[in-house]
Amino acid sequence: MTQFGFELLATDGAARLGRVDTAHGPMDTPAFMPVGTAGTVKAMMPESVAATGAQTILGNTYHLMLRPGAERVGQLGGLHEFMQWKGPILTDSGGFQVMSLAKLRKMTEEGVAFQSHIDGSKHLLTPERSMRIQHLLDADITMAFDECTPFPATPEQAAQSMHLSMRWAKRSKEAFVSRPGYGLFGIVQGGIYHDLRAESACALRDIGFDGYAIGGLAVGEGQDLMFQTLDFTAPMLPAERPRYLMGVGKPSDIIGAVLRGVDMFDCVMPTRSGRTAQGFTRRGTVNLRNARHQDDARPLDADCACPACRQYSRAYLHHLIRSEEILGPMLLTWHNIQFYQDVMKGLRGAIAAGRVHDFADDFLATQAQGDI
Ligand code: PRF
Ligand code: ZN
Repeated sequence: MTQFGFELLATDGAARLGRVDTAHGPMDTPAFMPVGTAGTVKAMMPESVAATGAQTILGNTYHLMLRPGAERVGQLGGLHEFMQWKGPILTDSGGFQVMSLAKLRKMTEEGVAFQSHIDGSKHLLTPERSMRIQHLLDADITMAFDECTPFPATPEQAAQSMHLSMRWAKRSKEAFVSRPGYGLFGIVQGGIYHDLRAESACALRDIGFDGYAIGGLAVGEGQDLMFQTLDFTAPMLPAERPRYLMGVGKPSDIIGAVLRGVDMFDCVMPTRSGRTAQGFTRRGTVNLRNARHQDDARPLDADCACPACRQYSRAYLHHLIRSEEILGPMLLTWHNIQFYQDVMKGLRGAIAAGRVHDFADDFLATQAQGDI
């Protein structure tokens, strides 16, 4: 039986090439995990997601506990079987989504009581309940239950919030049912404060996790402050465990974080922007709703091997968007996920070749070309 584990294969400065092994297969890192919030990567068939090179997808405790219900998914054989995703699944623990989506939230030491954004029904999410739900979903990677400290926060607010997350991390570890091939990640909090991040990293190391996430970033602090925080936080984490920056980000955010030693990422950006007509390309982002594409016979990105680029023109994609045809979001989502996977593959190749800084410089230089 596969043991859950992380192998560090090469480094280039702080950047790392590695592989995570899970019960449902490997994940090469640096990795981008497409978001499949409600048991689907929106507008994509699972086999299409896999065809882009994505190995792991993300699922959400919050959404799935409300609909269709974690016990139901468990009865039906778990989330892999339910949605027909064969690879690893990482599930977020729910607290972050409760705070951004639920109504009438009340946080206590025990957990967070809230009302569903779907039907107003009342629920209580605790570290123990979150671990149980992620177990029922059969997540390969379970996330500890935490509070994402908002930005800005005073040092006192950030400390109080981080301490609560550390007490919840301990309860998460105690409630997690360990099985071969399945891992539990702790989440470092502490806002933008060096001493709080250090205390949080230390507390999590003492509890002991299979991987370490950096939470509480990309919440409005901006790229400079995020990179500064990563500069001191990433080295506080054990080198022999995977590191995951939650909810990040734009391609330039991901590249900057990889240069600072982060291994895993997730973000709604490629999927969400695919549904709002924005396409990522090697030369910058393109809004396909714009009328300047209506007679453009070129592909969205000539260097991309996805179906949207191999078979269709910008003019056709523009037409689909303007006509509100479902195929428009489908093709753009496919392309954007392919683009993100190509960036990750490029990063992995560059780290292996010891030229990740050149890769980053080249990528950012061509992105800066502007209107394309
Ligand atoms: N905690 C959890 N999920 C998250 C975050 C966090 O801090 C973030 C912050 N960017 C995104 N998703 N559990
Ligand atoms: Zn493409």
